Amino acid sequence: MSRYGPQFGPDITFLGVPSCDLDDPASYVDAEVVIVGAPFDGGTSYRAGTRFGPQAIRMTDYLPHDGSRPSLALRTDGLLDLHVVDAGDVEMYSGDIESALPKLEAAVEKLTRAGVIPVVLGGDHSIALPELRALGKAHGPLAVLHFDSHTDTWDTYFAGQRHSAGTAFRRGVEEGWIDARASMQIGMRGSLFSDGDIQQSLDLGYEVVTTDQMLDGGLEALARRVLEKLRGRKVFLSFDLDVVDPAFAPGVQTPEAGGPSAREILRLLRSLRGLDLVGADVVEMNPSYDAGQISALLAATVAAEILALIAARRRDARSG
Ligand SMILES: [Mn+2]
Repeated sequence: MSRYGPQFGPDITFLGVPSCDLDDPASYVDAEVVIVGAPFDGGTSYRAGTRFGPQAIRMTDYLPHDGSRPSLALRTDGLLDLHVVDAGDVEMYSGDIESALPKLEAAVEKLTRAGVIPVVLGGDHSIALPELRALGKAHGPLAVLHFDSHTDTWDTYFAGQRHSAGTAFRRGVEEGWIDARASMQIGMRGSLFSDGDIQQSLDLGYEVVTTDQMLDGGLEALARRVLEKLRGRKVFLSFDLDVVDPAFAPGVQTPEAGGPSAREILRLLRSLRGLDLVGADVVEMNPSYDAGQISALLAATVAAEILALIAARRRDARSG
């Protein structure tokens, strides 16, 4: 039993939370959330480098590591009101997707068995499928809240490759882990791969909200819609950083021009108090294309806000 730690770089933890060891359940049995890194880019079709994503996200922090991280918007503290520990990374070989993804699945399964919520730092979006498998086994078909500029519901890539950053949200439906009728995909826009990008998601049963619909219809109305549809369900939140405009998140695999700003996406996220999150990830962080840590800062902020959302729901439940 020994902690693997981060795959690259020094052994630091997200926001300085205590570390734990995936092989030692006693080290996280009292936790409510466990941070896990998925340093993987073997499902990448375009700009490789998300294997360094977890490292970049953990490195982007300047506040004192004093176990407190208050959220102005949610009036809660993602570290004080919630017991969070960091398991380090899962060892994932980007040269072999078939062996790498099951390793993450096994890690997430350990955590769900211990009753904790995994928050995974990616890694390209192929890592969502092993998360869905582990969470689906524990909780049944999940309601998915998927932020992304792409639907990721393609069948195959590169002449028959079924596992990639662009196929997890089709595989998840096919394998029965996603209840698509209870799920939403938010932020889609061009460049489209083909005319059918949106339709293929609708055909699977997803509700799709394009970037234009999100911004033209208003963020408050969209937040209401998300809460109305997903409240009462076990929710997996998957946040692909490329949902945001490349001006605010250049460090991604596949940037798409013309997206919401960092402020707009954070405003939406912070409006989602009440969701029963059983798992979450922040994916597609690629520091090789970042500038001034813009993207890493946003990814770390999104992860911290996810902690604040979980803390807020638990606090609301405690106070009735
Ligand atoms: Mn994606």
